[in-house]
Amino acid sequence: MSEETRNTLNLTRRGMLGATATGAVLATTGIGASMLTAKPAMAAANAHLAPGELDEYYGFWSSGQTGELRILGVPSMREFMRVPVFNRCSATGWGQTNESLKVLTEGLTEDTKAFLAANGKKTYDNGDLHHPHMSFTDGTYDGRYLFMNDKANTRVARVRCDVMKCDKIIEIPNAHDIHGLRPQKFPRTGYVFANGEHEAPLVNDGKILDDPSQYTNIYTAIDGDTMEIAWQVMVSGNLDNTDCDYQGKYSFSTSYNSEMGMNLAEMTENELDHVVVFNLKEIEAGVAAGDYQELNGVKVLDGRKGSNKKYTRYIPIPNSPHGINTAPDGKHVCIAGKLSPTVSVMDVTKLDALFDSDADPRSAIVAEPQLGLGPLHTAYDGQGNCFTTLFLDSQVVKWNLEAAVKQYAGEDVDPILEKVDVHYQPGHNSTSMGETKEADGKWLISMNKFSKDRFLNVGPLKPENEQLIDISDGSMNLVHDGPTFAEPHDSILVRRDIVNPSDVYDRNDPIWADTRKQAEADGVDLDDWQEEIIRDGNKVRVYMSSQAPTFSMESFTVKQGDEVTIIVTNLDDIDDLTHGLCMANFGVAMEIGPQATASVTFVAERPGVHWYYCQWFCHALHMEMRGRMFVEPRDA
Ligand code: K7E
Ligand code: CUA
Repeated sequence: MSEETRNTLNLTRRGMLGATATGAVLATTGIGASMLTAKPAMAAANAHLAPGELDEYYGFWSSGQTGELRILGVPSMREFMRVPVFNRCSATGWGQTNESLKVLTEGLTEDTKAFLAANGKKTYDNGDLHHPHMSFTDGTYDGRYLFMNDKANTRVARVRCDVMKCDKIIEIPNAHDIHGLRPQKFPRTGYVFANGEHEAPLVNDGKILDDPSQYTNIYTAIDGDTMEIAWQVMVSGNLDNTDCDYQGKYSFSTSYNSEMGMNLAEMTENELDHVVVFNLKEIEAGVAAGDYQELNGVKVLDGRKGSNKKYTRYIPIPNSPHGINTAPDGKHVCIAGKLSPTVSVMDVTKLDALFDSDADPRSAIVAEPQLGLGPLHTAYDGQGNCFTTLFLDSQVVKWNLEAAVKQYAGEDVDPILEKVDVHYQPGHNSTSMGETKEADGKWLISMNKFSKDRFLNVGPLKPENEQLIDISDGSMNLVHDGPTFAEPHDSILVRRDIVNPSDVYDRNDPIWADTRKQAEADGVDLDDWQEEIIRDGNKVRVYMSSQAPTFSMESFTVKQGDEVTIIVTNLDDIDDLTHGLCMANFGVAMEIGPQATASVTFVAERPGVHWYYCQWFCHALHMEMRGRMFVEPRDA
């Protein structure tokens, strides 16, 4: 093929060298460029996987107000799994099984439990999950956990990567509406940093109401291993997003509304807001020295502007900064200006001076390129280039970090390399391994808030649109539109060799440790075939096992008004052999994975014959996998 033809076809190197039989055939048969559509169609060959082919990357996605975690494959953009976290899930019984209710309730404060009880609830049913991030060891993902925030009800959750289930949820006391979240990169996670977005009185018991001068904001460090709160720091201004360095010395948060305004005009008055820098060693020393107040069981230090100045520094940044992303070079941090067309670049090696010699906070800023309108978040290719979303321009801009530093120092260089249109209004973006020191520069996802006309119309509520951009050949080629339901804010793309989930559960999994303890007390061996009914006053525990295509019990009998707990152990140990138990007309349903135990409790207030059935298609005789619960009337 001539150089000219190649250019016309705009074949990428990957397209030429990859398994693109079509491309090769077209090239050798001399079909003209006019017969091929434009560049996206050719580039799409890279992103398209044939049926049965596996993706290179796991994508872990938030779902915003849906409250769950999603797992996608990249580059195919196929959705593999939805992991319920802050939501209620009909398929898995999340929010209904005793095992999930334990996770959903044990980390709530007493105050919240009382509030929920007054509303007839055990836990919240909604959440607003913005930021899913994996645990790190030595600056890169380690495949242990995923951590995520709930802005709606001020919680932080952890998902175990070995089974892809949520195992811990904690409410963050003193803070309000957890937004930004990032795990410590070095030496390991370690801390999980979480931002309280909205300010309120520190003791929020109603004594102070409309007096914003007494409101404060809270930055929280959680121990990612124990999911206990290590410490909190009071700060000035609303906290938005957070990240940390690759040295284990500092973390930092963007903060809009440094004015502490209560309405839009007040909140956007200043030209400069700030980034708060947290000195981790000083904070730890402060905790050790007892320089804190204890509030709701948490050690709270004072890092507000004008406080003792050991713990924090405030770096002025134009204007209402939003995203903050540390570059894989371990040195630079990009802070997106949102209302300013600039991204401010902070150099972490200059942070020591802010604390040691009280240097001008702005001395840590080493570049501030003008990139376009509405910069929100920045991702990296690991080769010195940055990709920043421009919300108002509906574009992603690629720019060179070193060039931006030179320009700031007065050299006549333009850091901007390329802009690509995205559809429409991007928020976060993410690159393959881009928030680790192993950023590999292959793929970029742009998470766009609007899809408008890109898909068939489904009514007034439209999907969002996530676009896949091939960045592997040095340019940006848009290759795929991915419609998605409300509302992924953020995602991470993790190399597949890092994530190794199990196919079946370990029989000793801690998920059902409480149930196992109860079974032992009842003299029931959970690991063996079970057909046991234990009556304990009006509490009845029904132990049954499942093995395709039967439940161990064809029927069992209880009395109207009994509190019935059904405990099902799936003795099948073959991969992909999940059973379910649905008690029809009782609003009861759950998933039981291979080798798992799950349990659900309800009051049998309906006399009569009630069928339970397996609700997970498991066998040719799946429809036959059922049984009857007889409920004797109370006065019989
Ligand atoms: Cu949507 Cu990360 Cu909550 Cu920006 S945040 S867009
Ligand atoms: Cu078991 Cu369907």
